[in-house]
Amino acid sequence: MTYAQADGEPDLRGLPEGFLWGVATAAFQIEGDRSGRGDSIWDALCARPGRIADGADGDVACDHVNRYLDDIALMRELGLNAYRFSVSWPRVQPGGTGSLSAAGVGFYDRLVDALLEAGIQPWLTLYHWDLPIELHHEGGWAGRDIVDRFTEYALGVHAALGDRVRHWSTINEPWCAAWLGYGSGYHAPGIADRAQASRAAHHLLLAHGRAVRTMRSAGGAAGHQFGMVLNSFPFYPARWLSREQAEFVRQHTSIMDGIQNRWWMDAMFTATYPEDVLDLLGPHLDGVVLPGDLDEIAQPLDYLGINYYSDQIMVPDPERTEEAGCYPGATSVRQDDPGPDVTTMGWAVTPHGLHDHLAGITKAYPDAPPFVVTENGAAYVDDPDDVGPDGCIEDPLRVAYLRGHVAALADAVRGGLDVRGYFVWSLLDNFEWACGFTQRFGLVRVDYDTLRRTPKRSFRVYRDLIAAHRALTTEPSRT
Ligand code: IFM
Repeated sequence: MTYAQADGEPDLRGLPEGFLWGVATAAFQIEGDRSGRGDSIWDALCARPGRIADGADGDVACDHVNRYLDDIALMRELGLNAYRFSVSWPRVQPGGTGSLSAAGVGFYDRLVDALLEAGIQPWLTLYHWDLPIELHHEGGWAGRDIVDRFTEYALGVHAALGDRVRHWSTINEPWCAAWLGYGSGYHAPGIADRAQASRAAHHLLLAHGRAVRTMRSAGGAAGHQFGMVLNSFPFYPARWLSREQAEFVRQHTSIMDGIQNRWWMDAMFTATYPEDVLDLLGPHLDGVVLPGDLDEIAQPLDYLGINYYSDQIMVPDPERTEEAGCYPGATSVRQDDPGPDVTTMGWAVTPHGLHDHLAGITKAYPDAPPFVVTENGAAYVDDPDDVGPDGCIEDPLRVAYLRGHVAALADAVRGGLDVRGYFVWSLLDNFEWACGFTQRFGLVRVDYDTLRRTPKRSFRVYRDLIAAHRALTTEPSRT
């Protein structure tokens, strides 16, 4: 399938006027400046030798707290109409309980005001993985108390910013928080224990549902919209497999799909958990999933955020008997070699999968709310010395990735799927969790010695694409 026009530009026809063009970031990955901020589980993981690829931490990161106005100027140059960011829980509520810190909230107050002044809608995420360390010591996401702690925090932020922020995402990628945080231990808090991961997977959903219910009933500015953000992708058998092999892969990856996708969507959209996952994890959930929980989880939502980077193309591997901590129950399969078209994260470039996946979700969950692609982007090695005549760093692979995915998205919309917006991950190169600063996802390069920001070619391409879409939707039709 080809999505691009003859000049390589994506065909943007069909994307409606007012479509959201944004970039996404997360607090721990860019903010830096720990003054007044409490510690989080990520500060603790960074302090453990050998846990972060380059030994980095989030103490300075991109120093966004002190440079947010420069960063908003970059967003303005892009012509964005939306910016997705997360609030640092330990910055606004150090320790994770009690009244909010005036200084912590003050930063987000200024950020939101400056965004609105620039004509950019703030899309706020309440939790992007930086749990206050004190709450971890009380059981973290594996304990039920976290549900009320999160709701209290959410309500506090909502009371402080809800007069100006209309878009509220509760949790970013709960699969990562549960299964990388407590299942494989690759992410903070660095625990490898299936029972705790299973409980965390339930409490993250319950916290989401309770926070949405409570914020919604608290009122605030009219037209508040609430959503959840999933990292969601399909598992496909490699195309070159025989029919039998493909069937084998389908059977053996079904539980991965259950843990990655169906667990969250079944709960939110049908108030049930998938039976195959319950069969596997049920023993860890006795006394954890209580009567009424699923109904509380299944709050009506205004949008579903999908963070899409790549499909998982799988092949049989009957020798593989060991289960990955983050995919219990899955054996005998492995990811196919992604081939040459791959990012430095090792993720295959599969733009058509974005369209197919959104279509699959729409079919499986007819009552799901409209989509927003809340993250999409690619890490590559950029050469800071390869600079074009206009001063941009050349990043042709990221340009191709961006064009391909926007084209797939526009095709999805033309095909009738309800997608309201698209956010590139990310505005800036930033702290990529366990990979530290070794992976660069930014449209803008950050020199970590000087903190200087330099736009890459993809920045200009995204800017031009947004402008082209505006021209298309605001110019009177000539036909
Ligand atoms: O950097 C992360 C982000 O925090 C969550 N989604 C995926 C991105 C790239 O790995």
